[in-house]
Amino acid sequence: MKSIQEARLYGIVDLGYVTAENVATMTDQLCLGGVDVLQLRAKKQTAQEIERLARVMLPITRSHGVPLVINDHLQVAAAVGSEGVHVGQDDDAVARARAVVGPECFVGKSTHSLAQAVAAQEEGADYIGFGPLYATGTKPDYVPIGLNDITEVHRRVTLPIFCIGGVNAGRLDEVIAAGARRVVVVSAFLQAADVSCEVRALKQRLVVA
Ligand code: 3NM
Repeated sequence: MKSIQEARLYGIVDLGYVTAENVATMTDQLCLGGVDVLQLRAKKQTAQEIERLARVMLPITRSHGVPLVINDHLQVAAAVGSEGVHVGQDDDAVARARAVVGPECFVGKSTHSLAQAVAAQEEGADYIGFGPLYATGTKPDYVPIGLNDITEVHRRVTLPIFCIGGVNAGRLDEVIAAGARRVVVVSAFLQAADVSCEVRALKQRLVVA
């Protein structure tokens, strides 16, 4: 199983883009392409349905050695034994997550500013998301933070930092030039004509950078 520390490319199976019927195929394609970690994100589904989908994904992600992260649903993460869980910006979200999922499960937190990134590290997160870098339809209500703070966040935060929000093949070079070492890509992968091909091509550019 890959560790979150060595991960560079983070994919998300987002039910805003993928139908429940396509979750298994999409999971396999993303893993085949080379994502290092994969999240299940389902904003509209019930906990019961998310647990069902997590159980569809887990044998696939595990066969590829890719950790599965459950977004928001701590009880689902605990029930299925996912490798990770991801929480939003609530105070104490990391501590509350750890109390539910236990010590084996890593905990990531979304951050949208330098101050939030530093706070998440102090709170004991295992990794952070940092964004949205660009405006994105995947998280439409958030103001993009741009690229200017990427270098500084890497100076101040020693955790793995996954830059997120509007990242795609066309923007990868400028995101890396701005100091990013790890990225999350959602819609650009899920909407690609050939998903595993798109993942593989982007990963190659990321790992040599
Ligand atoms: N979280 P895409 S941005 C899920 O900034 C998510 O915390 C963000 O999707 C954050 O690659 C985002 O399609 C959406 O832009 C990322």
